[in-house]
Amino acid sequence: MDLIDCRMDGDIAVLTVNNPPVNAISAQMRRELWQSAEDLDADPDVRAVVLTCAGRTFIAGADVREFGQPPVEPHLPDLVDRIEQAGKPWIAAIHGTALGGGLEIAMGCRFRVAVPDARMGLPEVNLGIIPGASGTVRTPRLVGVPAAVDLVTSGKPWKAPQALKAGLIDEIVEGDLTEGALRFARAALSRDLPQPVSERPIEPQDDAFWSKAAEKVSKPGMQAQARAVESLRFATENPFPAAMAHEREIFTELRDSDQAAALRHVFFAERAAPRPPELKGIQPRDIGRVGIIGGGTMGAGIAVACRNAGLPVVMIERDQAAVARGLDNIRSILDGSVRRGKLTEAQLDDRMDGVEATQDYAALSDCDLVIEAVFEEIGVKRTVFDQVGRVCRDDAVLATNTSYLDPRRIFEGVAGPERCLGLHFFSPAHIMKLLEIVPTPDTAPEVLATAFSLAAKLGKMPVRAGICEGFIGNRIFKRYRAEAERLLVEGHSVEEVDAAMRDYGFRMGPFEAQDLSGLDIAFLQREGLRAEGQDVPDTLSDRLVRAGRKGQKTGGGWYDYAEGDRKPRPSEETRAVLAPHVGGTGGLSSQQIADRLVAAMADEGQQILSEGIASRASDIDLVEIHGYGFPRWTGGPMFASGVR
Ligand code: 3H9
Repeated sequence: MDLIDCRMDGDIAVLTVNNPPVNAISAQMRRELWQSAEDLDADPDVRAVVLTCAGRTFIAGADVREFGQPPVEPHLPDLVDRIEQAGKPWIAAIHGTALGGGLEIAMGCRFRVAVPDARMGLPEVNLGIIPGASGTVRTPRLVGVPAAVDLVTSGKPWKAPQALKAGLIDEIVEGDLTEGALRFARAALSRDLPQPVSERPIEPQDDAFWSKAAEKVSKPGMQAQARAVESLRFATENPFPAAMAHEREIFTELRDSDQAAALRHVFFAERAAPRPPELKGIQPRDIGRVGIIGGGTMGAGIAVACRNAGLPVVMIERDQAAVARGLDNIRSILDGSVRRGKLTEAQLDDRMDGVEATQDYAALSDCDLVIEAVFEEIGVKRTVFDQVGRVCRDDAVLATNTSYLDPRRIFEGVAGPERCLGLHFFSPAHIMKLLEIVPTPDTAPEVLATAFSLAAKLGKMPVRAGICEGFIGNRIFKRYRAEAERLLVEGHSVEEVDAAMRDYGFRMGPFEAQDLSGLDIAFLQREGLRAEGQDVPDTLSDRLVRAGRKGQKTGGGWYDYAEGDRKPRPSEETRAVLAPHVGGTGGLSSQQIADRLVAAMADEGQQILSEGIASRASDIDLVEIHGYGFPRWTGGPMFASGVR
């Protein structure tokens, strides 16, 4: 056998699966496991079987790459049944993660033991499917219905202690896992075996329970969660074989659905983006201490992101008052985390202890990385790097957090251009996952690799972007805004356009989103270009800003806002400001409006691709999903528009 090794330890067989990187279940693995069950059943010297895995994890699920291909026997549900019906008890010995089909195989075993930091879950809904090898049928029999509903519909894995408490595993093994599993097996053989999971009784739930469970997942993009609830309910109210057939039917239907295809696309996109092939084998530099210039919203957010990742931070501001404000900004973000129960007071103190705040640039002398996050104005940024360049070590990486300026111009005159690059964080920087990494033609590969390794440390989704105004994200956003304004000119209302994008799956429409972030930022950028003599025609939003409507912060932008209330209300004043400039008859349906806007984004994405600003269409999808709220289950604008 190629993927499975079998050795004997006395009268117990130890099967070790070895299918790197994550022991995903391929057709070959199913065949080999089936054959192992046959062989071990036939061997009179074997009394029990320990199933363990080589490498970093237990079986992490079915091989997602095989989902597009015709299914091959033995099917996974049959394999799980085969293991459960084996003449000798199987004991799953879990380390790393037992996920999806991996956990389903473990539930087919008579026992499950795990190391203390193992995690187990059924993440299928994240791929737009439901578990397809008894996850919705065996789980409620093992841990009870409410816990099963949680495990299946959340897609979030449980840690070993929670799994033990719920009955998903039988024991936590300290020390060597295989030794512990063998000990467990020997002890188990001296007692009566428990019933196989498929034969255990199930405690039914009433209609109210199921209505609540269904209601919780009746949201756009939660097709799989909704079907999972349906499958779980059927499984609790019907005999095991009927429940298995029903689960399989839903699994197969969903596997071939658009949402599942889109979510698979995002799954692989998220694994490709952090590892650009050109950086293969290039060693990143170590990042110990991070300097951050600027303690405003962005700088403070970046500081918190670094502190949450355990990196000590030096924050530079221009005078003592600004230093104090910067520290307050950091503390207030952390206070928010404490209020939401994400951080303890002790952790907050620890985070603050790791922040040095000063106006003295000399404090940057021992930083490995300096991130500038000051006002988006080229002169200001250049002055900062002039000072940074004088005090930093020659090998320190220098990064500018700019959202649309050309990093080459920002770094002009800085000694060592090979250590410089752009890092575009998204606000709030401690929460938003996207990080656009913008190398200049001078950036050294190891500096670029360092930026990717920083992203991994901070838990960010890095996407490499080339240099153009707005890079990938803001360039597409600009086009999106322009197309949304065109729809207004054609006679659609602000509310209609926003509602169409909410229906499509955005949390907010383009106009609500602008009101939240402020209309003046893009306005000032355009004013800057006009001041340089460029011919930049007025947008509708420019007209609103000129009328004093900058968004929520001024009580009105595209919408009106009551004092202390973020609820957008249709605005007569906006209508009056726009009236001379709009005039069409509208008439597009909500779907047609959304299609127009998504097509505009994809078209801009095509241009970005053809100019080499993005390396792959899937990177553009990630930028939109992680930076701009594009609904994940559509796969992003490029995927949704058929651009691969
Ligand atoms: C399922 O099981 C359905 C069943 O209910 C029923 C079937 C009938 N398949 O994430 P990483 C690759 S659905 C294929 O960077 P980490 C991944 O692409 C499945 N490949 O590592 C990458 O490849 P490359 C339910 C997979 O240590 C490499 O492994 N299971 C799969 O940060 C490393 O991945 C899941 O949804 C897969 N299932 O995290 C689990 N999984 O190196 C999904 C990973 O070429 N996986 N790869 O780019 C995960 O959550 C994480 O990968 C895991 C490791 C936590 C396991």
